[in-house]
Amino acid sequence: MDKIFFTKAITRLPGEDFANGLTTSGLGLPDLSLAVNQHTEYISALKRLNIDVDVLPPLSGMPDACFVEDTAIVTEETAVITHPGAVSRTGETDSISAVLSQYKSVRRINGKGATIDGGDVLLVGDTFFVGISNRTNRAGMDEFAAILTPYNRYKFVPVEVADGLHLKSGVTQIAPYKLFITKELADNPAFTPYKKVIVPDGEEYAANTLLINGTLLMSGGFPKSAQVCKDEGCKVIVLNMSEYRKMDGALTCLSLRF
Ligand code: CIR
Repeated sequence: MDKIFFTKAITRLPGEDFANGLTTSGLGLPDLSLAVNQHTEYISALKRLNIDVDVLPPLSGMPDACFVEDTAIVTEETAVITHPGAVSRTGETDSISAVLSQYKSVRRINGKGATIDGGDVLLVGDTFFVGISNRTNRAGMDEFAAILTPYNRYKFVPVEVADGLHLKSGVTQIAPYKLFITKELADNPAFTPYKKVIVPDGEEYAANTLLINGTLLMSGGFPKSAQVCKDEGCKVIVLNMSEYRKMDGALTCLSLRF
Protein backbone atom coordinates (compact mmCIF):
# COMPACT_ATOMS: atom_id res chain seq x y z
CA MET A 1 0.00 0.00 0.00
CA ASP A 2 1.22 3.37 -0.88
CA LYS A 3 1.23 6.21 1.46
CA ILE A 4 4.51 8.02 1.37
CA PHE A 5 6.01 8.23 4.85
CA PHE A 6 6.79 5.08 6.79
CA THR A 7 8.75 4.01 9.85
CA LYS A 8 8.47 0.25 9.63
CA ALA A 9 8.81 -2.52 7.04
CA ILE A 10 8.38 -6.27 7.19
CA THR A 11 10.35 -8.40 4.75
CA ARG A 12 11.03 -12.11 4.36
CA LEU A 13 14.16 -13.75 2.98
CA PRO A 14 13.81 -16.02 -0.06
CA GLY A 15 14.39 -19.68 0.83
CA GLU A 16 16.09 -22.69 -0.74
CA ASP A 17 12.97 -23.42 -2.82
CA PHE A 18 12.71 -19.87 -4.23
CA ALA A 19 13.05 -21.14 -7.80
CA ASN A 20 9.91 -23.30 -7.34
CA GLY A 21 7.67 -20.23 -7.05
CA LEU A 22 5.11 -19.07 -9.57
CA THR A 23 6.38 -17.27 -12.63
CA THR A 24 5.42 -16.37 -16.17
CA SER A 25 8.56 -14.37 -16.95
CA GLY A 26 10.43 -16.90 -19.08
CA LEU A 27 13.67 -15.33 -17.82
CA GLY A 28 15.15 -18.54 -16.42
CA LEU A 29 15.85 -19.81 -12.93
CA PRO A 30 16.84 -17.33 -10.24
CA ASP A 31 20.20 -17.60 -8.49
CA LEU A 32 19.45 -17.83 -4.75
CA SER A 33 22.68 -16.35 -3.47
CA LEU A 34 22.31 -13.37 -5.81
CA ALA A 35 18.67 -13.03 -4.69
CA VAL A 36 19.79 -12.97 -1.06
CA ASN A 37 22.39 -10.30 -1.89
CA GLN A 38 19.75 -8.21 -3.65
CA HIS A 39 17.49 -8.64 -0.60
CA THR A 40 20.30 -7.35 1.63
CA GLU A 41 20.71 -4.30 -0.62
CA TYR A 42 16.96 -3.68 -0.51
CA ILE A 43 16.94 -3.80 3.29
CA SER A 44 19.98 -1.50 3.47
CA ALA A 45 18.20 1.02 1.26
CA LEU A 46 15.13 0.96 3.51
CA LYS A 47 17.29 1.40 6.60
CA ARG A 48 19.07 4.36 5.03
CA LEU A 49 15.63 5.90 4.61
CA ASN A 50 14.99 5.60 8.36
CA ILE A 51 12.84 2.50 8.21
CA ASP A 52 13.05 -0.08 10.97
CA VAL A 53 13.04 -3.42 9.10
CA ASP A 54 11.89 -6.80 10.40
CA VAL A 55 13.53 -9.61 8.40
CA LEU A 56 11.57 -12.85 8.68
CA PRO A 57 13.12 -16.25 7.90
CA PRO A 58 12.04 -18.15 4.77
CA LEU A 59 8.75 -20.07 5.07
CA SER A 60 9.46 -23.69 4.33
CA GLY A 61 7.46 -25.09 1.42
CA MET A 62 6.25 -21.62 0.36
CA PRO A 63 8.62 -20.44 -2.35
CA ASP A 64 6.77 -17.17 -3.02
CA ALA A 65 6.64 -16.11 0.64
CA CYS A 66 9.37 -13.46 0.24
CA PHE A 67 6.77 -11.47 -1.74
CA VAL A 68 5.14 -10.41 1.54
CA GLU A 69 3.27 -7.48 0.02
CA ASP A 70 0.61 -9.80 -1.33
CA THR A 71 -0.36 -11.19 2.08
CA ALA A 72 -1.62 -8.02 3.78
CA ILE A 73 -2.77 -4.46 3.27
CA VAL A 74 -1.64 -2.32 6.16
CA THR A 75 -3.37 1.01 6.81
CA GLU A 76 -2.99 3.53 9.61
CA GLU A 77 -6.00 1.98 11.32
CA THR A 78 -5.60 -1.76 10.84
CA ALA A 79 -3.90 -4.59 8.96
CA VAL A 80 -6.07 -6.56 6.55
CA ILE A 81 -4.75 -10.05 5.95
CA THR A 82 -5.53 -10.99 2.35
CA HIS A 83 -6.72 -14.17 0.73
CA PRO A 84 -4.10 -14.48 -2.05
CA GLY A 85 -5.47 -15.35 -5.46
CA ALA A 86 -2.89 -18.10 -6.10
CA VAL A 87 -3.84 -21.28 -4.23
CA SER A 88 -0.18 -22.11 -3.61
CA ARG A 89 0.19 -18.86 -1.64
CA THR A 90 -2.77 -19.03 0.73
CA GLY A 91 -0.64 -20.72 3.42
CA GLU A 92 1.57 -17.62 3.71
CA THR A 93 -0.96 -15.51 5.58
CA ASP A 94 -1.01 -17.06 9.09
CA SER A 95 2.62 -16.24 9.74
CA ILE A 96 2.20 -12.64 8.50
CA SER A 97 -0.93 -12.26 10.61
CA ALA A 98 1.04 -13.27 13.72
CA VAL A 99 3.79 -10.75 12.91
CA LEU A 100 1.44 -7.87 12.10
CA SER A 101 -0.63 -8.43 15.24
CA GLN A 102 2.39 -7.14 17.21
CA TYR A 103 1.84 -3.75 15.57
CA LYS A 104 -1.79 -3.43 14.49
CA SER A 105 -5.25 -4.77 15.01
CA VAL A 106 -5.67 -7.47 12.40
CA ARG A 107 -8.66 -8.23 10.17
CA ARG A 108 -8.96 -10.98 7.61
CA ILE A 109 -10.46 -11.44 4.14
CA ASN A 110 -12.39 -14.68 4.50
CA GLY A 111 -15.51 -14.43 2.35
CA LYS A 112 -16.36 -17.40 0.16
CA GLY A 113 -14.51 -17.06 -3.13
CA ALA A 114 -13.04 -13.64 -2.23
CA THR A 115 -9.43 -13.20 -3.32
CA ILE A 116 -7.16 -10.18 -3.13
CA ASP A 117 -3.37 -9.70 -3.37
CA GLY A 118 -1.64 -6.68 -1.85
CA GLY A 119 0.12 -6.11 -5.18
CA ASP A 120 -3.25 -5.11 -6.61
CA VAL A 121 -3.86 -2.39 -4.03
CA LEU A 122 -2.53 1.12 -4.66
CA LEU A 123 -3.30 3.93 -2.22
CA VAL A 124 -3.09 7.48 -3.54
CA GLY A 125 -4.18 10.06 -0.99
CA ASP A 126 -7.25 8.42 0.53
CA THR A 127 -8.23 6.53 -2.62
CA PHE A 128 -7.59 2.81 -2.88
CA PHE A 129 -7.26 1.68 -6.49
CA VAL A 130 -7.86 -2.06 -6.56
CA GLY A 131 -6.72 -4.07 -9.57
CA ILE A 132 -9.21 -6.64 -10.75
CA SER A 133 -6.76 -9.22 -12.03
CA ASN A 134 -6.04 -12.92 -12.19
CA ARG A 135 -5.37 -12.70 -8.44
CA THR A 136 -7.94 -10.21 -7.16
CA ASN A 137 -11.68 -10.40 -7.75
CA ARG A 138 -14.62 -8.11 -7.04
CA ALA A 139 -15.62 -10.11 -3.97
CA GLY A 140 -12.12 -9.57 -2.57
CA MET A 141 -12.27 -5.86 -3.27
CA ASP A 142 -15.77 -5.55 -1.77
CA GLU A 143 -14.77 -7.32 1.42
CA PHE A 144 -11.65 -5.18 1.73
CA ALA A 145 -13.76 -2.04 1.24
CA ALA A 146 -16.32 -3.24 3.80
CA ILE A 147 -13.58 -3.63 6.42
CA LEU A 148 -12.29 -0.08 5.89
CA THR A 149 -15.58 1.74 5.19
CA PRO A 150 -16.35 2.28 8.92
CA TYR A 151 -13.29 4.56 9.12
CA ASN A 152 -15.24 6.88 6.88
CA ARG A 153 -12.19 8.04 5.05
CA TYR A 154 -11.37 6.01 1.97
CA LYS A 155 -12.68 5.70 -1.57
CA PHE A 156 -12.36 2.42 -3.49
CA VAL A 157 -11.93 2.36 -7.25
CA PRO A 158 -11.71 -0.89 -9.26
CA VAL A 159 -9.27 -0.98 -12.18
CA GLU A 160 -9.26 -3.85 -14.70
CA VAL A 161 -5.73 -5.24 -15.06
CA ALA A 162 -5.25 -6.65 -18.56
CA ASP A 163 -1.42 -6.77 -18.70
CA GLY A 164 0.99 -7.80 -15.98
CA LEU A 165 0.51 -9.70 -12.76
CA HIS A 166 -0.88 -6.97 -10.52
CA LEU A 167 -2.10 -3.38 -10.71
CA LYS A 168 1.18 -2.16 -9.25
CA SER A 169 3.07 -3.99 -12.00
CA GLY A 170 1.84 -1.11 -14.18
CA VAL A 171 1.37 1.93 -11.94
CA THR A 172 2.93 3.36 -8.78
CA GLN A 173 3.14 6.76 -7.15
CA ILE A 174 6.47 8.61 -7.63
CA ALA A 175 5.50 11.81 -5.79
CA PRO A 176 2.28 12.92 -4.11
CA TYR A 177 -0.53 12.45 -6.65
CA LYS A 178 1.99 11.84 -9.44
CA LEU A 179 1.90 8.38 -11.06
CA PHE A 180 4.47 6.47 -13.08
CA ILE A 181 2.17 4.51 -15.34
CA THR A 182 2.21 2.32 -18.43
CA LYS A 183 0.61 3.66 -21.61
CA GLU A 184 -2.13 1.01 -21.37
CA LEU A 185 -3.23 1.98 -17.87
CA ALA A 186 -2.84 5.70 -18.46
CA ASP A 187 -5.93 5.63 -20.69
CA ASN A 188 -8.06 4.40 -17.79
CA PRO A 189 -10.38 7.22 -16.65
CA ALA A 190 -9.81 6.16 -13.03
CA PHE A 191 -6.47 7.97 -13.17
CA THR A 192 -7.68 11.16 -14.86
CA PRO A 193 -7.32 13.34 -11.72
CA TYR A 194 -3.60 12.67 -11.36
CA LYS A 195 -0.42 13.89 -13.02
CA LYS A 196 0.76 10.94 -15.14
CA VAL A 197 4.35 10.19 -16.16
CA ILE A 198 4.41 7.50 -18.83
CA VAL A 199 6.82 4.56 -18.52
CA PRO A 200 9.11 4.51 -21.60
CA ASP A 201 8.34 1.81 -24.19
CA GLY A 202 10.06 -1.48 -23.48
CA GLU A 203 10.71 -0.58 -19.83
CA GLU A 204 7.30 -1.62 -18.43
CA TYR A 205 8.88 -3.59 -15.56
CA ALA A 206 10.23 -0.27 -14.22
CA ALA A 207 6.67 0.94 -13.52
CA ASN A 208 6.87 -0.75 -10.14
CA THR A 209 8.69 1.84 -8.03
CA LEU A 210 8.70 2.32 -4.28
CA LEU A 211 8.36 5.83 -2.85
CA ILE A 212 9.70 5.91 0.70
CA ASN A 213 10.15 8.99 2.84
CA GLY A 214 10.87 11.27 -0.12
CA THR A 215 13.14 8.91 -2.06
CA LEU A 216 12.14 6.77 -5.03
CA LEU A 217 13.50 3.23 -5.24
CA MET A 218 13.66 2.03 -8.85
CA SER A 219 14.75 -1.22 -10.51
CA GLY A 220 18.17 -1.30 -12.13
CA GLY A 221 18.55 -1.81 -15.88
CA PHE A 222 15.93 0.73 -16.98
CA PRO A 223 17.95 3.90 -17.65
CA LYS A 224 15.25 5.77 -19.57
CA SER A 225 12.80 5.29 -16.69
CA ALA A 226 15.35 6.44 -14.11
CA GLN A 227 16.06 9.54 -16.20
CA VAL A 228 12.37 10.33 -16.67
CA CYS A 229 11.80 10.16 -12.91
CA LYS A 230 14.89 12.24 -12.16
CA ASP A 231 13.66 14.83 -14.66
CA GLU A 232 10.42 14.90 -12.65
CA GLY A 233 12.46 15.91 -9.61
CA CYS A 234 12.58 12.49 -7.90
CA LYS A 235 15.52 11.55 -5.75
CA VAL A 236 16.24 8.06 -7.14
CA ILE A 237 18.01 5.02 -5.68
CA VAL A 238 18.44 2.16 -8.16
CA LEU A 239 18.39 -1.43 -6.91
CA ASN A 240 19.16 -4.58 -8.88
CA MET A 241 16.03 -6.74 -8.87
CA SER A 242 17.04 -9.26 -11.56
CA GLU A 243 16.44 -12.44 -9.53
CA TYR A 244 13.02 -11.31 -8.29
CA ARG A 245 12.03 -10.26 -11.79
CA LYS A 246 12.61 -13.85 -12.90
CA MET A 247 9.88 -14.81 -10.43
CA ASP A 248 7.50 -12.00 -11.51
CA GLY A 249 8.37 -9.97 -8.41
CA ALA A 250 9.42 -6.35 -8.14
CA LEU A 251 10.27 -3.66 -5.58
CA THR A 252 6.94 -3.24 -3.81
CA CYS A 253 6.40 -7.02 -3.45
CA LEU A 254 9.35 -7.45 -1.11
CA SER A 255 7.95 -5.51 1.85
CA LEU A 256 4.96 -4.44 3.85
CA ARG A 257 5.36 -0.82 4.88
CA PHE A 258 3.60 1.23 7.54
C1 CIR B 1 3.61 -14.73 -7.64
O1 CIR B 1 3.37 -15.06 -8.81
O2 CIR B 1 2.72 -14.66 -6.79
C2 CIR B 1 5.03 -14.41 -7.24
N1 CIR B 1 5.92 -15.25 -7.98
C3 CIR B 1 5.35 -12.96 -7.51
C4 CIR B 1 4.53 -12.03 -6.66
C5 CIR B 1 4.85 -10.60 -6.91
N2 CIR B 1 4.13 -9.76 -6.02
C6 CIR B 1 3.83 -8.49 -6.22
O3 CIR B 1 4.04 -7.98 -7.31
N3 CIR B 1 3.21 -7.82 -5.25
